[in-house]
Formats: sequence, structure tokens, C-alpha cells
Amino acid sequence: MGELDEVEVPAGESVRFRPGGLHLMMVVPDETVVLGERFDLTLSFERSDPMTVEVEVVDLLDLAEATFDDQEATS
Ligand SMILES: [Cu+2]
Repeated sequence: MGELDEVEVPAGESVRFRPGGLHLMMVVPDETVVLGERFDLTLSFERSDPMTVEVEVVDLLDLAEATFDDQEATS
């Protein structure tokens, strides 16, 4: 898994983050994260205002299953 300093989002297009693909990774969070908890995460953009999204802490195994189901649905 390589680390990127930035992700390009072309105008009018979108970028999808998903386990096993492009993803955000909190290596050393400032606070302890608890399963099931929700918190706000602010994304910064070079040419747009910051965007705050609500994220939920989920079990990695549940996430892997959801990703598999998702891939099945799109193929
Ligand atoms: Cu990662």
C-alpha cells in the first residue's frame, strides 16, 4: 500500500475510496476510536472549501464483507 500526498479529483468527476483500493487511513488518530461510534472528518481541497463528512467506526471484517457484496453487485 503506497501513500499519496494528494488525490486528484477532475472537475465534474468523483473518486471512490474503498477497502483494498484508494482509501483514507488514520494511522495514529488524535483520539481513541470506538466501534459503532460516529465522528466528523473534514476533507481539505486545493480549490474548494473544506467538506466535513460524518463517518462511522466499523469492524474491518464487516467492511470486507460489504466490499465483496458491492463488487458482486457491480460486475
Ligand atoms: Cu491503508
